[in-house]
Amino acid sequence: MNTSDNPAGADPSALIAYGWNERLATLFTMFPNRIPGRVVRVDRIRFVIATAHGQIDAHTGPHDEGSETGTPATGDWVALAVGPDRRASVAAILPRHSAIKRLDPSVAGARPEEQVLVANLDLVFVVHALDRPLHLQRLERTLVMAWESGARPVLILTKPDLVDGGPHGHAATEAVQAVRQIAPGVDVFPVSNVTGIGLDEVLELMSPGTTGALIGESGSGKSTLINNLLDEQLQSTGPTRSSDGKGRHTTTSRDLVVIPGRGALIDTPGLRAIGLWNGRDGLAQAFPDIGNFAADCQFGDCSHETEPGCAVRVALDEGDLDPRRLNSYRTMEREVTHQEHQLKTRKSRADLRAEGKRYRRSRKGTIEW
Ligand SMILES: Nc1nc2c(ncn2[C@@H]2O[C@H](COP(=O)(O)OP(=O)(O)OP(=O)(O)O)[C@@H](O)[C@H]2O)c(=O)[nH]1
Ligand SMILES: [Mg+2]
Ligand SMILES: [Zn+2]
Repeated sequence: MNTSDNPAGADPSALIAYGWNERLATLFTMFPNRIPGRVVRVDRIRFVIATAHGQIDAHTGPHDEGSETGTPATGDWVALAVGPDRRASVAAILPRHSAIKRLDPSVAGARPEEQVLVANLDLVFVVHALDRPLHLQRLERTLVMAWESGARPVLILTKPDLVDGGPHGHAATEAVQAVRQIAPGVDVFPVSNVTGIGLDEVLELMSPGTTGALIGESGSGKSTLINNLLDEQLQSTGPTRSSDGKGRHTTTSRDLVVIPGRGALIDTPGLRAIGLWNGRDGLAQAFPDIGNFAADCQFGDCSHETEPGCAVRVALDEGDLDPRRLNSYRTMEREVTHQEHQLKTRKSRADLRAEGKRYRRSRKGTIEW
């Protein structure tokens, strides 16, 4: 990296295409003498950072005070330090305004940890391909994670050209309607990477300075969509298996690309499973219909099982609420409650340990109470 004599001197406005703005400039004043940048790729432990000097590789180091904790994620704004060996390291992660998080699949359930998939988004494009069955529960779960991020979810149904009758046929229209039913408050529309239908709608949602992330199963066409919007084959794409139409996990890293004049998009590897991280707010936002019914239950803490005056069960009986959807909600609600409990007990154990330590140190006379 050519940082000349004054590493912090480059004009960060070169980062405007990546979303640099006044808010970030203000946040960045917490980290004087560092270099601002945005993480554009995370490939296991390798980080590629866009800076005013161009893209550079960095490793991560101890974080400055005021940093977010943990490892940087694609989309993070960071403060870089350059060592005497001229190697760059991430010295701080700027506070995130939104982030897609899930339960880290690499740790055991007894010790839940968060995994930040992507950070600082305005839009989450949930991508599902119509050449495979609609798995409504999975979509609902993905929407909970998307809402929980703090960004706005949008649902894109790709490959409408492959269903009977094509993008304007009966099957495609029915699929869009079925998905709209389970996604209150979310824009749902078909996008064909072959005919180009829907591409303009995606572009219209994006504006300079905004960031969107594409998430969804492998083979759903996330990378192809980015290439189409770029009009360039930047992201690798791969054929799906002919036997079941499933993808082959072509994308292996989370990559941020700038769509000229439209902001940035983050491509992600196909999602295999989602364990929710937190999710209480995301659940409420993804299931406003159930929340509305529940508001009319006689008891504020109604479990909608056997209590009298339960408006949710009335909605079920009258066919206003699909039992499948209530089930899906209940499963996730239990998961979120269980995790909240796990995190609370873990915290209190940690508190106890800290108290024990303080007590022992006080007996040795090293600390004052
Ligand atoms: N017919 C049709 N094929 C599509 C469409 N979108 C993508 N494809 C094809 O679907 C296959 C998978 O596309 P990718 O873009 O690699 O899918 P992905 O979601 O990035 O997959 P991963 O990187 O594995 O998560 C490729 O062969 C694409 O050409 C579409 O709208 N219509
Ligand atoms: Mg891909
Ligand atoms: Zn109830």
